[in-house]
Amino acid sequence: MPSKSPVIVDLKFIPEEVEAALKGAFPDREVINRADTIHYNRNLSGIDYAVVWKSAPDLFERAPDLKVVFSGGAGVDHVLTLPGLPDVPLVRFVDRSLTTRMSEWVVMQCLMHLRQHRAYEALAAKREWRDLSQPEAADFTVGIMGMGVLGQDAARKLSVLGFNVVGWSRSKKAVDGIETYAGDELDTFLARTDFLVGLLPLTPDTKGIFNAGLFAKLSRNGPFAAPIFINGGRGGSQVEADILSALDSGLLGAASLDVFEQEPLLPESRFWQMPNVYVTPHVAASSDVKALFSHVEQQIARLEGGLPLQHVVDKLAGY
Ligand code: NDP
Ligand code: OXD
Repeated sequence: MPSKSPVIVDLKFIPEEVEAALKGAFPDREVINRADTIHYNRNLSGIDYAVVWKSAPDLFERAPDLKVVFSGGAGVDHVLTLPGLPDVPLVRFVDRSLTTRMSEWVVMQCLMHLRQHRAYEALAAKREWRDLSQPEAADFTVGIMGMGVLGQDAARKLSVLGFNVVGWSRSKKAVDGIETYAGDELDTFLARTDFLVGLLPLTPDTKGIFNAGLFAKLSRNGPFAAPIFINGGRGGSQVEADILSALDSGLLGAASLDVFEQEPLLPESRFWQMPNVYVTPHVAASSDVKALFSHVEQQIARLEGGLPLQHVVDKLAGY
């Protein structure tokens, strides 16, 4: 029986978490963890599989025989831009834990804005006991741009909490209790949206989509008057200069940003200091490494068992 192909692991995650998750993963094959310096210059020809997240740029040159590339996350922009990407299936990570994490983050941001958390923190810092007039979730419409795996889950959970939820995507979606829009219905969707949530992949079509022109089309009829922008998708989809001016001018009332044009966010960025901005360091839905390896094992088993791979990326569309 031919020996099973090794798996290359090239993940810029927390190294200890990768090490721990590798114990017991891929029991019947060799694992070449490129974070181990002994492997770094190793010849990787003849190897079928690689699991990558922000991998070293020489990966595909060193591993010229890959049959499948697995993204360590749901997004694949970091792989599609790597030099020498081979013409083989690219599989993205779709997983319950990742989806749940993203919905937790989105729900948390919506609730912190709804419940005026920053304003109460500021009052507490002054030891000031005072209540603010409190609208409820049903007074707001959350508009989600990107109604894929993550967008649909967040939409359902926000809806359970009482928010009105609308969604926009490339193709029309049917989601119980959620009004959906597609393609050129964007302006109608925006006119209804008080809290705008970005859960789009970064593609040539979505680059810079969150800009001043788009913010100007958001609803200004909500109880807080100025709309709020929450982005858990990709920083390349937002124009940060426009977000800053919109926050300065009041075109936007507040923001929650997990992703940035340049990561890590520079220490001198104004976003860190702004009282109406929540910043998190691209952790809205970090991949659970154990779950990632188990998903890769399942996909390899499917492939080697003659079944089609799941979650294969449309490279032309970019997601
Ligand atoms: P999916 O591929 O399941 O969904 C993407 C959604 O975006 C789809 O609804 C798709 O429309 C829509 N879309 C794509 N391009 C366009 C466009 N040009 N116009 C309108 N809609 C568009 O992805 P996921 O939901 O799994 O993930 C979304 C993104 O979230 C990832 O690509 C990644 O960048 C980001 N992410 C961020 C994380 C973080 O920690 N901050 C963690 C995980 C993911 P359609 O349904 O019609 O195809
Ligand atoms: C992802 C991410 O795409 O963590 O999974 O950003």
